[in-house]
Amino acid sequence: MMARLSLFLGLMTLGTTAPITNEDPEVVASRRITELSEQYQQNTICAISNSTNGCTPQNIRRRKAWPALTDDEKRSFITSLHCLNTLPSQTSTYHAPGARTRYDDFIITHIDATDFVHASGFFLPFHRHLLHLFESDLRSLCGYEGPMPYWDWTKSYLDPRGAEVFDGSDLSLGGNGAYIPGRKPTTIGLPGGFEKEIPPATGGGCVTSGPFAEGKWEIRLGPVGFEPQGPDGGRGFNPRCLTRDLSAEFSKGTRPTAVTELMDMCGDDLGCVNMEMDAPGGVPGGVHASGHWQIGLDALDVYASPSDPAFWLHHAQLDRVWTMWQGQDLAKRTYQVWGTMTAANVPPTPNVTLETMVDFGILAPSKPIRELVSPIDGDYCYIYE
Ligand SMILES: [Cu+2]
Repeated sequence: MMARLSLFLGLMTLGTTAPITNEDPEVVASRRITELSEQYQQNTICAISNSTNGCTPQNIRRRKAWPALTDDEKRSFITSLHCLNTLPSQTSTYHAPGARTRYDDFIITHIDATDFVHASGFFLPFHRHLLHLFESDLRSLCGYEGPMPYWDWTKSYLDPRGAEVFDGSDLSLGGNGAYIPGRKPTTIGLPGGFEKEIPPATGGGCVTSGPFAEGKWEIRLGPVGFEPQGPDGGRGFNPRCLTRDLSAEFSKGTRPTAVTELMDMCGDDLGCVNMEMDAPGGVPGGVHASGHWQIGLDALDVYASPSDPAFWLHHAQLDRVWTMWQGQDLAKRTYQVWGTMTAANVPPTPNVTLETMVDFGILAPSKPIRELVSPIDGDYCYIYE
């Protein structure tokens, strides 16, 4: 009996082509992301060890996941966001009558650029530099000295209410919005003329706790991307609280396998990476949109979404995915461009090249894409831990 059983088990093993595992594919994917991240870090450090451009393993800035910041760093990051939302705006009242603060200058620049910098060849480079300019202001105008944080949404894909960044404590970016029963779905306009209906989730009102709760964080611009639009097309003065509606449905879109799929299936093809991240099937979506949609409300507004400070941590994570993909093969993947100059190519425009200029409004001089693709050259010297 024993002999027959072990023969049977032996045959079963022989007949198996793939290892049988009950392991959650998301857990497997998380481990794969760690591997990819380590490979990228190794390649990056190796590249700057041999370079003479001033970016060295000693002085490179290390961007960290929000939970990896010390309490002091978190406090200081939060304080500097408030500082930027207090300093005077440089935008002319003619251009945006509602802009009051330096923080608003970033929102207006994003509003102005939206129809060109989403689902297009500008998407990744534009947001990389916008984030860099924002970081530079936090440091030079508001004295921030800590690392730029990112929100690793693959870690909280089951429910964003479990993310430390949204735990509502004094050391978070605030919690959920107050629950409002019976809300109607929000129909958002997406660049390229698309629309998407976002059903109500777990919040819906003003953020109730943490440093960005009602009474502590005022937003003024927008809405632009959904009704009712703010005055002057969302550029007028519309002071109000920050709203959120955390969604455990849309957070599935930022599951670990969403990242490993694009990292492992796209090869050296930046077009594939871009489409998967930002516009699967040509329609705005992917991990980019899923990040916005799982936060909800003010973060749903494709135009004015930087109103929610989580915008910066979400876009740092998107930049991290791009950077990690580049970092698997720096020689082949750094100086690549893809895509046209308009969202979903509506209206049709030519492809961008490395020489195509990217506009940053009143924030900074325009830059060719060539200067925005390498995180370890020119203005940039940073690595994601
Ligand atoms: Cu954007």
